[in-house]
Amino acid sequence: LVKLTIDGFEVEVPKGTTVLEAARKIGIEIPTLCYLKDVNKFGACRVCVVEVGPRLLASCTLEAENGMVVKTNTQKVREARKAVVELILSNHKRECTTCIRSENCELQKVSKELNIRDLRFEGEKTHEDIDSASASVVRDPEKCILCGRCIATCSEVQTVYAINFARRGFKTKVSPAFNKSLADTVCINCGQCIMACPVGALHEKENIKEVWMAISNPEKFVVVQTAPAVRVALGEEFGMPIGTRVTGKMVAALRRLGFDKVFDTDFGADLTIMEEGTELLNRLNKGERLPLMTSCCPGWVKFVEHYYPEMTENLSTCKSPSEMEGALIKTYFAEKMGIDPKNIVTVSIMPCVGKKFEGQREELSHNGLQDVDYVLTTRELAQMIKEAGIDFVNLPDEEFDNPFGESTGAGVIFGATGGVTEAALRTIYEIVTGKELENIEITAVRGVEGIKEAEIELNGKVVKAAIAHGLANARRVLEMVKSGEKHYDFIEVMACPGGCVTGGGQPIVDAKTRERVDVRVERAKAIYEEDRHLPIRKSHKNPYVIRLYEEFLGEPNSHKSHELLHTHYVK
Ligand code: HC1
Ligand code: SF4
Ligand code: SF4
Repeated sequence: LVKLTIDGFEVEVPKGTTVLEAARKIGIEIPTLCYLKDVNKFGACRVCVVEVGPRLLASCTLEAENGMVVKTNTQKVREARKAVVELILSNHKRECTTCIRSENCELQKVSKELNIRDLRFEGEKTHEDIDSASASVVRDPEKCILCGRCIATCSEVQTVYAINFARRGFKTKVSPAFNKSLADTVCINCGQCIMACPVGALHEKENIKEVWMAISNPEKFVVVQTAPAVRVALGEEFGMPIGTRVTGKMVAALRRLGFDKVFDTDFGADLTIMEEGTELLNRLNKGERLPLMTSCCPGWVKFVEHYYPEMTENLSTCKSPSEMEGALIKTYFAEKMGIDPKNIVTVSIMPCVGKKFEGQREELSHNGLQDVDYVLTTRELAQMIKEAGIDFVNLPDEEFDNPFGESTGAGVIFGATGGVTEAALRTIYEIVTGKELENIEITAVRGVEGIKEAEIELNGKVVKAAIAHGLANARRVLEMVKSGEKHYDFIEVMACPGGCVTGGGQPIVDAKTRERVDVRVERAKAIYEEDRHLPIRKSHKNPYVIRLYEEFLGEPNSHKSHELLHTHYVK
C-alpha cells in the first residue's frame, strides 16, 4: 500500500493505483476525456491534470506514491483544465442540438462541468469530409477530439487495426491508412469504436428514415424482429437502470410504432440450434471440418474471412438467427398469410451495427430479395420511440406475435457470451443421449473471462468447446488451434467483448460509469433472468420450431433448410 495526500485528505491505495483512481476513493471525480478503463490510458487529452508540487501532471497516468501531495482543485488546475477543453472546442464541429450524441456526449458534459461559457481561442479549423460509405459505421472527423479511445479499442481489444492516428500537429487525425473509407478496409463493423468514442465522431449508419417510410407506405407489410440482447438494454435509453428487462414494453412500443407483426429473433436462435447442432453432430461423425465455428456474429465472420481465410470452411454454414428468420418471413410466413414477399419489408432490431453490413450481403437473399431489409440498432429504436412520443416507461407488457414469437430460454441466452454454446449443449445432449439434461444452467460457459472452455460427454465421447469474446481473445484461440496446442470440436465467438449485450448498437455507457459498473455483467444477469423466467428453456422443445419442421422444412439440414437457412463464405 502507498499513502498520499489529496486535497488535504490522507488516502491509502494499493501500489500501482493512479492518482485519478485514488481521488475517486475520497469522492473526487477528476474529469477526463481520453481515459477508458482497461482500454486507453495514455494521458492524451490532459483534462485530468492535478497539481503536484510546482507541476501540473495528468492524473490518469500518474502513479500514486508514498508521501505524494496532490491538489485537484486549485485556481491553476481549474484554469488549465478550462484552457485544454476550450482548445478542443475551438476546433470542434459544435452542432450540439443536432448531434447524434446530444445529451450523451462526454465533451458536452465536461464543458458544462467546467463552466465554460465563451471560447477564448477561436481560430483556424480543420476541414474533413464525413466518411459514410460503410454500411455500419459513419466517421465525422470534424467532431473527433483525438482521444485515441477508438484506436485502442480497434487495435488492442479487437486486433483489427482498421484505424490509427495519421499526420502530425494541427493536422493530426484518426483515419484508416491512406485516408481510405472505412468501407474499403479490414474493418469488421463491430462498432466497438463507436462505444468507445466520447463524442459524435463515430456513429452508426442510421436507417430510421427508411423504416418510417416503409411503415407509412400502405402497400408494405412491415415485419420487425428483435434480437435477444435488445430487451435487456433498451430501457437504459429511457433512464432505467443498466440490466433492466423490458421485453413486454419493447413489444408494446413496436406495435405502437406501426409494425404489422412483431417477432422475436430468439425463435431464429432456437432454429439455429437445430441446424447448427445437427451440423456439429454430422461433422463429428465424419470427423471433418472441425472445430465447427459459430457463424451468427457478422463481425467474427468477416474477421475470419479476412485474417483466417484458410479457416472459413470451419465456420458453420448456418445463416445468423435474424437472417434465418428474415428468409422464413419472406417464404413460409408470406405463403401462410398470402402476401407477395415483394411487399414484405423485414426489419431487425439489433444490438449490433455489424448486422447492417450482414443485411446487405448478397448471399443472404432468396429469389432476389434480401432476407433482412433494414437493421436498426437498439439506439435507433429508442430514437423512434421518442420521436413517436411514446411514454416507454409506462407501457403495458405485451406478447410477441406468432409463429415467430414463441421462443425458449436457450434462444435468449444467445445475447451473452457463452450463450450459443450453452443453448447448443442443452439440445445436443438430449438428442444424442436420449436422456434429459438435469442441470441445464451450464455455468462453465458463463461469465466475462476472455476465453472459456467446456466439455460434455455424449455417449462416452467427450466433446470440447471453447468460447471467446472480443477478437483479441478469438485470435488467441485460433492460434492455439493452428499450432496444435489445443484441440476443440466447437468454438463460439462473439466479436464484441461480453457478446451482443455489449454490442456496438447498444446504449452507450460513458467512461465514468464504465469505471464503476461492468456493463457486460449487469446486462448478462438480465439475460439469464429472462431465461429462468421462460417456461421452455431448450430449443428443440419450442413447439413452433417443431411445427415449422413438420409443415415446411422437413428436418434439420434438409434440402429446404439448406436453400433458405444456410450460406457460404468469401475466401
Ligand atoms: Fe446477437 Fe444473434 S445473439 S448475433 O449477438 O445469434 O446482434 O442479441 O440477434 O442473429 O439470436 C446480435 C444478440 C442476435 C443473431 C441471435
Ligand atoms: Fe475497428 Fe470495429 Fe471500429 Fe471497424 S467497427 S474500426 S473493426 S473497432
Ligand atoms: Fe454484432 Fe453481437 Fe457480433 Fe457484436 S458480438 S458484432 S453485437 S453479432
